[in-house]
Amino acid sequence: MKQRKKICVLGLGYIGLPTAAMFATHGHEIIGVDVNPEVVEALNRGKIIIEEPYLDIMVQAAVTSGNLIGQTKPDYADVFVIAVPTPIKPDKTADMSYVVSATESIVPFLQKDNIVILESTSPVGTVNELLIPILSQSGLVMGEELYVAHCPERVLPGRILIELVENNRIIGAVNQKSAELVKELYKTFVRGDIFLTDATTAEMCKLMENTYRDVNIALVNEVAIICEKMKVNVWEIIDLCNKHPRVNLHKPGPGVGGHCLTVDPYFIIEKVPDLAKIIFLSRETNNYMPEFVVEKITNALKHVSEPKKITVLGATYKPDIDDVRESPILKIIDLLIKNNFKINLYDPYVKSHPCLERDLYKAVEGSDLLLLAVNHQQFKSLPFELIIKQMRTPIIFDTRNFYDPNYLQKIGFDYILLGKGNSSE
Ligand code: SAJ
Repeated sequence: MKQRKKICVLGLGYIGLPTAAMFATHGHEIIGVDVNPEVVEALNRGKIIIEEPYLDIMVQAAVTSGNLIGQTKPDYADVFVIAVPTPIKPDKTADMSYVVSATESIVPFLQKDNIVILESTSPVGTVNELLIPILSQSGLVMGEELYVAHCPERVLPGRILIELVENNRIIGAVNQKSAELVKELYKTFVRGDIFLTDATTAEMCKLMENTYRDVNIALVNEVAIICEKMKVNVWEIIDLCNKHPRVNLHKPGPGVGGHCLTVDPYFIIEKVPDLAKIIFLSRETNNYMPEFVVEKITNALKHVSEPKKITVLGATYKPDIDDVRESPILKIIDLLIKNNFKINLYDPYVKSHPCLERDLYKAVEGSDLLLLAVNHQQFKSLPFELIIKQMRTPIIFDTRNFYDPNYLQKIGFDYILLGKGNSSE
């Protein structure tokens, strides 16, 4: 196998673009393909239109070196990496149309000894039942003339460039030869261990990783609700439980967002709805959290006169990123508006939202409640002593256990913590 490969990466989103830049800065020749001309045009100027630490620098370096170019159509290459979205349809089944069209688009360019890698998170059976039939249209023999594998991405947004290198990877291939070739390729930049298996096992592993996290979070969200009833503090309980060597409880919060945990469990549920009971219930539990938050707000402000105004701090699906996909905070805002609350959203990362107010002091003016919805690092040390002067009712509702209650109470706030029973309720 020659060292420098020509690699066509299909899909230049949160996974495809960093992967393309990583291969390019490690000496490979990369064609980044995206159906969105805006993305391609930005790439060819060395720019990115998504937020991810250091990705801009890496993409610029890759483009400047001449190793990375953008195109709206695929081309002949040694390797094809498919990293397109696999969203969920309204009926909660996987929308595989992007995977299908990306795979179909490479068929005319496939040649003997090419490698095709699916990185997109996909329902079990995708490689064997969806990919292989399309790739077979090339006339090439799978595993002998065309090497095929599923190599699911596992990186955490906000830490993508670190995790692409450091995380262990699973390669699930159609045969041993395919697995070995793909492993050799990823070894270009992966410093974690690389484990080889079959494609179906790799598909299920990826879905299980995010399902494990979703179920764990659902458990602590349920316990948070229970703790409020029992008038104890869930955060202290989790902290103490996690001192046990075999306990790793995650954190409760206002719901689960992002494109992974809110989607991947359904890829299991769609195949075996009667069997995936805990998985389904966990989704329901996490989906309920925005309603729970709104109920608590309604209760906290029941004696406040209309119009009741709320300042929401943060709307992204998790801290220090700009991504609002499936964010439970958007659901909270919608529910609050439906219940007649006036909303100002303050989030320096969010590009646009009808409630967005860029000026913090305007956002809190006349407010009856500050809702700490996302624990962005820059929200840690807000000027609370000035903020409180702008508010009509000084209530702060911390859904993340982010603030020091003693300080906030000392300066005059009524502090509410999600998952902590208040003895006055
Ligand atoms: N969340 C909690 N409590 C926690 C942890 C997270 O409520 O203790 C919430 C977050 O607020 C967020 C949601 O869960 O709304 C998802 O965030 P996340 O940090 O768990 O994960 P993602 O969606 O950004 O990335 C996950 C990661 N999967 C795992 O950690 C098992 C990442 O490694 C995957 O590559 C990614 O999904 C993916 O693309 O599948």
